[in-house]
Amino acid sequence: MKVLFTGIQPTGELHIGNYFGAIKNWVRLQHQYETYVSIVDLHAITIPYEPSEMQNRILNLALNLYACGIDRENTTLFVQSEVPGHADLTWIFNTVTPLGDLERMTQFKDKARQHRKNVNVGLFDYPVLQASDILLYKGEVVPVGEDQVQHIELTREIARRFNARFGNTFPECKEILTETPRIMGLDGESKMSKSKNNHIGLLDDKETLWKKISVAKTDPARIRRNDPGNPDICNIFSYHRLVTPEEERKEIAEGCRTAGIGCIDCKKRLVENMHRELGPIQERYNELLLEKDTIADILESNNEHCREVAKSTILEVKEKMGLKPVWKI
Ligand code: AQP
Repeated sequence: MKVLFTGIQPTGELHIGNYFGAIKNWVRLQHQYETYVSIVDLHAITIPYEPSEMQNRILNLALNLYACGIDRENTTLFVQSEVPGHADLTWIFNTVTPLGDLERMTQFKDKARQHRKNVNVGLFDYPVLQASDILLYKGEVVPVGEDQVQHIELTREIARRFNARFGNTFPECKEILTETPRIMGLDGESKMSKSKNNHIGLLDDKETLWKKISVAKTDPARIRRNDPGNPDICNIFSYHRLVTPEEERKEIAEGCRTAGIGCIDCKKRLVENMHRELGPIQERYNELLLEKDTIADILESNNEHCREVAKSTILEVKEKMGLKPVWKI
């Protein structure tokens, strides 16, 4: 079976961007591949965070992912920092990655703007760590949101460079996107993000959904109730594409164009449909809260499995690079 690898940061509550942009694909594909999902805490520490909250965030993220449908039996969900090979391989890959490649990364530029007071080397090196995450397990398939595509391209490039210099070792992985690979935030201006306070949380109840959605921007040209709107440029309508059945969606789009339906009614129907989609996840999450100890044990056992896989890749890499002491061969 080919290896599927993907990761997610424990940087805050999950949102519908994570879910419809990436996690849905993880759930869909997890039985077709040998699947690894990493809680990437080493990535999360590249931006300011509260150390006393980190372990709760990690466990909570695991509960969320299981609630979304990640399969406990089949999928190896684990914690990145518990597997030393990720950092080891990053250092090695640093030595085959030109500085200019990292300077082109748009996510680095965005995050550096967002965290001006903490533009650390780890933030700059983030894509190399990501390449190491994937290639440590020889991942061939990487389901992600659109924002990560540039990093996957770099991962392929790093694999090529390593293979050319030291012999064929790593596969050239391929990204897999959902049908909605870039979900915009409630501000309608930037991608939905945990850290930008523009998100709809996966665990938002109906009341919270309404609070957020009722004040969100729609088509700016539709000022009065009787003005016709354009669903193609309306951010709210883009959320209907995630959760509203096709027939109803067509009816809403037509109603918007002819001013037959107002923005308030359109938003109310969105809340209903969003709640129908998220409700079952929230129910499963609440059940899983009673199983925290079991989940922690599963993570630890998965971490151990990953340490074994990682060790074997690192040994192979060291040998190819002349870093294995000859007196041990
Ligand atoms: N808005 C989005 N649309 C589509 N996909 C998205 N993803 C994130 N936001 C969107 C995808 O979710 C997976 C996990 O993301 P992550 O948490 O590891 O990293 P991120 O992209 O940095 O997510 P955030 O929410 O923007 O976090 P912060 O604010 O902490 O930086 C990835 O596959 C990602 O593409």
